[in-house]
Amino acid sequence: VVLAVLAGLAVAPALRADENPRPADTTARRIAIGDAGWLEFHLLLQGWFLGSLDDNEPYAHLGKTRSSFRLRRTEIKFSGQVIPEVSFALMLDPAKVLEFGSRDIEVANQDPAPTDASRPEKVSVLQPTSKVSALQDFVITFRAVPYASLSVGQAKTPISYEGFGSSAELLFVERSEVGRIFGDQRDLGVFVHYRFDRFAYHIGLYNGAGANNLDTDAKKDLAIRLEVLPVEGLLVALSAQQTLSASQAGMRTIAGGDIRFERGPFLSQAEFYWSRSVSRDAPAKQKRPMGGYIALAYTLGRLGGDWQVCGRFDWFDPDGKTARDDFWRATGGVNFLLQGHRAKVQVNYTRTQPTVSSGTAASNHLVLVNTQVSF
Ligand SMILES: [Ca+2]
Ligand SMILES: [Ca+2]
Repeated sequence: VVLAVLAGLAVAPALRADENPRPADTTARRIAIGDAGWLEFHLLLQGWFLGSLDDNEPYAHLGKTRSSFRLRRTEIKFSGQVIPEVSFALMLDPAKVLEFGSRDIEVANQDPAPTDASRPEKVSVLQPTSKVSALQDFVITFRAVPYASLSVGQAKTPISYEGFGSSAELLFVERSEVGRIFGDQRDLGVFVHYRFDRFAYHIGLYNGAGANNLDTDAKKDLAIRLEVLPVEGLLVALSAQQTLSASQAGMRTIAGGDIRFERGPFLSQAEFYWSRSVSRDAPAKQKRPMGGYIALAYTLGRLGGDWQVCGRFDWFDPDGKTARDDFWRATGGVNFLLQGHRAKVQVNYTRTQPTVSSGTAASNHLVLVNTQVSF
């Protein structure tokens, strides 16, 4: 190990000599396809380490195991253009699919009946421990109409800056609660979108049943995101999602906004989102989660790469109708960006606590490390 480290140090100056490689020629990065098209290949690899000081680790639900290495993302993306008016993107993430695990399932309709009715017989069966489809994005885009690109397929809904934004460019190892619970959700549908210099819009109609699912009802969800960039470095956005339905049953609403300001070494961003979902079977049963965060980051300088320090304060209430279940989460981090988000190491410490000392939320202390390559 020592020899390997020494060898690494010896090679490091040689690597640094190539700190600012000339930007690759776009055409060289593209492969010709079809008669007039091109294809690009992209990759995002994120290797994590989670180390919790208690049994309440919130992201991988490690419980008593407390620590684990984890392949968080292995996003393999093919994107390109078949003809100038029609482009496409396909993204797969095999790391989303984990091996099946053994689970004890209670036996129904046991014959003869169990001697103790409160303790039915159980069988051990293999069950999925994660999502079972690796398919993430499937997008076909038509650019026949100026300023209105039309896409169909499966992609992220346009909710939350962090959620809708690239997983490769996150300031912290994991997204905020609103960013990962309301945002970073994929769905199937059709959407019209365009990005001007100082304005962007995204209007979509989705199944509302999540990724890799057929719709479970005839109702569709309308989702909208509007972004304005009034001055250099400032982004202000509103996003919302609403099930189009005359009846309350199964209806979901998400609404909120986000703001981001970046100038020189300084970056700040904040979001607040609220949601309401009504049970399909019992319309009186509703859940009203909401939350927000504020995050600050400062790039200290360059030493082998950019060194950035960042902090975030999160607040999340899983249900507005349930008292004392809300919590806050403070995260402090250091990012070592060897070359922006292409090669970076992020180290975070997060502390989660119930907002009130008698609250029901689980408290947690966690160390998270992300090692990333993306292009
Ligand atoms: Ca639906
Ligand atoms: Ca609450």
